[in-house]
Amino acid sequence: MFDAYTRVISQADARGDYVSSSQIDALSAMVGDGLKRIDAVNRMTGSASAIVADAARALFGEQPQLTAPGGNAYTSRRMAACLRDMEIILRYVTYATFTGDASVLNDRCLNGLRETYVALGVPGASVAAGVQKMKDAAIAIANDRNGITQGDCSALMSEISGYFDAAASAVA
Ligand code: PEB
Repeated sequence: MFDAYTRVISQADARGDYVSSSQIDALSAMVGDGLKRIDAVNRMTGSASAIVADAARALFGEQPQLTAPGGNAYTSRRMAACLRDMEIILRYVTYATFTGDASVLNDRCLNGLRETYVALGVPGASVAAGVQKMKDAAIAIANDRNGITQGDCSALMSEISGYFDAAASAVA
């Protein structure tokens, strides 16, 4: 598992060289914008249940076969498993956002997840649709301009979107 710093160290060590000045510049920019990152994580974390619940409600509205008898979210046990899965994926996206690196998301959540869903008979495309809905909700909350110092958060928002997109395409 890497963060933005340990990834740079690992790359430098593989070259047997000092950390390059362009890598230092990139990390310096990340530190300079660090409060935006922390605020975004704090907002996504604080609204996690709402992000999951709203995305799930929208998913089941669009794909009613999931909650119909025989569906993959039919019975409280499967519904609970589904909501829990969405919450797990969101949690790993917040970790990746915090560390500025996708490795924790890839290694500990997405690796083998498609195969897990295939084995369980859970439709990966539906999970991916749920993840996309969480993305929209999470970005709206993280990028809300109200009650916060104004600044350019576009790079951070596209980074966060990329983590959700990676999760969706890992299972689709
Ligand atoms: C992944 N999900 C399920 C299981 C596992 C995961 C390992 C099997 C064990 C169990 O039931 O608990 N676990 C989960 C995850 C990590 C992990 C992401 C990462 C570290 O450790 N059903 C739907 C939707 C979708 C869904 C499309 C969006 O209709 C999910 C939610 N996941 C779902 C369901 C089950 C499941 C299990 C329904 C239960 C399947 C079953 O038992 O029939």
